[in-house]
Order: sequence, then C-alpha cells, then structure tokens
Amino acid sequence: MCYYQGKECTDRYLTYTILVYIIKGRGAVFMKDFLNKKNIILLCVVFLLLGIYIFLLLFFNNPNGNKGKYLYVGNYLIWEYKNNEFVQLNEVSDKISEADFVVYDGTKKKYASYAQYVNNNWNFLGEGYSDLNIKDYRIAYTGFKNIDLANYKLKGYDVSDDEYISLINNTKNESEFNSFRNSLIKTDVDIDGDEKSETLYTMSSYALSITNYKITSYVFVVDDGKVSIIAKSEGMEPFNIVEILDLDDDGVNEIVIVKGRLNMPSLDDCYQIYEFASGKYQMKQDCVR
Ligand SMILES: [Ca+2]
Ligand SMILES: [Ca+2]
Repeated sequence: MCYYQGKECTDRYLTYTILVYIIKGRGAVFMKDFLNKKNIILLCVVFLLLGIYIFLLLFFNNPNGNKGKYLYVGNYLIWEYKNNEFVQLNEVSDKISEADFVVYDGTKKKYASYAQYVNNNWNFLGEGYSDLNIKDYRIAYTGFKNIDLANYKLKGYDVSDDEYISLINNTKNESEFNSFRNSLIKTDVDIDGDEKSETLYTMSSYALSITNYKITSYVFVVDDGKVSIIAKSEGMEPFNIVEILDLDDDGVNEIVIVKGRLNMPSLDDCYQIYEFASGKYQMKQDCVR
C-alpha cells in the first residue's frame, strides 16, 4: 500500500498534490522574478496612467456622459453633432430632454436640467423642474464644452451700400437693383477673427421677369472697403442669416445661413455653415440635414 504525507495515494490525490507543487513552485519563482524594482515602477506607472485616463473620461470628455452633443438654434433647429458634422433632427428623445443644457441669449448663460417642447417652444427647467424664467434664448446646447454667440444687430440698406451692390452685381435692370436694395440685410461683426468688425451682407433679386424665374442671392463681406463674396445662389431660395456664433470654440465666429424663405423656417430648408479659415471665407458644412 502506498502512503504520501499520511494519506493513501489514490490517483486523484497524487495528481492534486503534484499540481499544487508545480503551481506553488512556479508561482514563487515567477513572483520573485517579477517583483524587482524595475517592474514595480512600471506597474505603478501603468496604474497611474489608467487612473488619469478614467478621471479625464469622467470629468472632461463629455459632461453628459454618453448622451451626445446637441445644439438647438432658436425654436426650430435641432442639430446633433456626430462624426465631425451637424445633422438635423426632426425630434429629440426623452433621454436628451433630460440632459443638462446651457441656454444662452447672447448676454447670460443659464443652466437647465430639463427641456420640454410645448406649443412650438422649448421650455427649459432647472433642478426639481423649477421654472428658469427663460423668455428669450438664441441657442441651447448640451454635450459641447462651450459655444459662444456673436453680438450683432441686423440693419437694412442705406445709400452707401449702392457702391457694393454695383460691385457685386452690375445689373442695368433698375427694378432688379431696387430689389437688391430692398432685400439687403447687413450687420457689423467680426468673422475673420482679427477682433475688428467687418460688415456681413445678404441680398437677393426678388424682382422676377417673365424670362428670368430665378432669384439671384448673395452673402458677402465688406472689410475696409474690400468686398469678398462668401456665397452666390441662383434658384428660388434666397440666402438669409440664421445665426452668427463660434460653433467649434476656436475664438472665431461661424455664420449659419439658410437657403430658404424668410420667416418660414422649415426642416426642409438648406442650412449652411461658413467660416473664415486659411485666409479666406469658405463653406464649413453644406446643407445640414
Ligand atoms: Ca474682423
Ligand atoms: Ca469657430
């Protein structure tokens, strides 16, 4: 009869004993090899980096967790930002309504924790559904670090604009020229980031003749007398300024333009974003849809 450490050596007992011996023996050798000074430092560095990564993920990457990035422009535009571009939404889920929103009228930012859409208006509420008393706002956003609004005031035509209308569109048709004058909207704002205002214009030729069914529309800038055309459209939908704001938080304003009918905002319209980059005005995103 075989005995090992006072126990009968069944096959099962022997196998178990041998396995424990191998694991213990190898484990001790492994720990002895591993726990030298170099590896301990390496281990500490790995844990430290992991800790920093989790901290950054929790507190800086996205203050709303994984709820996404949303921007409301006025009461009718709902944009989601994903894959480096804006996408227009028809509706938002309840999940987003419960996100933390920054609501901004251009002078003061307010912080809402709930948004509800009632009678074609967004209603923003604070903690415990308290009324934030927000009467007017220009944008509301969630998930973005910061979006700033440009302060500007829209103005109409004055006689000094004739020079620029002639430069942009040298029409001999008096009614067309008058149409440009009557539709002209302008504002002084800094859009090239040099901290000095230039003048941003939109104008359209609404006067239609039997032979010309298209509306010619322009977005242009006059900076120290220098005229730059940002966009020209020949169709039935004139350009209008929707908002001027710093969407990507780089300190330089972008312009949101709609190719659509004024005072009739529609989700079918084409919203375009323009910016001044690499020394010139250019389109940042065509039709946000
Ligand atoms: Ca400027
Ligand atoms: Ca910008």
